[in-house]
Amino acid sequence: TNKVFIPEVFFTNDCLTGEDVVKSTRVLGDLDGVFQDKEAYGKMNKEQVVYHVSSYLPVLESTPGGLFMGITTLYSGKVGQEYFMTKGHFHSNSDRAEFYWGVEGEGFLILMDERRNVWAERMFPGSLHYIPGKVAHRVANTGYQKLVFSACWPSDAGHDYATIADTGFARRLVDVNGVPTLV
Ligand code: PAN
Ligand code: ZN
Repeated sequence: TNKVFIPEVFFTNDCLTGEDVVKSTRVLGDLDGVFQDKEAYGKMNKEQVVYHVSSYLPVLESTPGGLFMGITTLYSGKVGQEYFMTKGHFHSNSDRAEFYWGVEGEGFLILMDERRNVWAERMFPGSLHYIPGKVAHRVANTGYQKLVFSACWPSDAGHDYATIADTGFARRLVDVNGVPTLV
């Protein structure tokens, strides 16, 4: 089935755009440097959509005490043997935590603490994941269909992509003979 979870919104957004929902798309070309296999990446169509995020923003970005909610749709695919995944980030206000929960499809939430210890939690419809502060997070789609998950995070968390862009995650989730494996 192709059920997509679209919330019915009961808030009036006070953000500058006046939009209840802010939608963003990451194509393969936006993920330069993210995947290990540069040769495989180089041969792929950079217009291919890897994921969409719909963000529900009842307050302005960086408001203390508020919450944001987002729904990410991550498509199935691989670059070489590495599964399609989100960029991943720490929060700019590094101690801010977050919930992720699985809605559709299957994959893994990959987590890394500040000492660069990496672990993964299986995501599936109904899975619930608490991401503590100071833990970087990204999601990989290991299935054959799209992976949909939701997230809730503090409105003053912010996104630090630079640290991951510079130093990456210490381990990657790759297909080893058909089995998702952290290497
Ligand atoms: C999520 C992520 C979303 C996309 O809403 O922002 O899944 O992943 P990247 O931001 O790493 O590209 C979240 O973690 N917000 O804090
Ligand atoms: Zn986050």
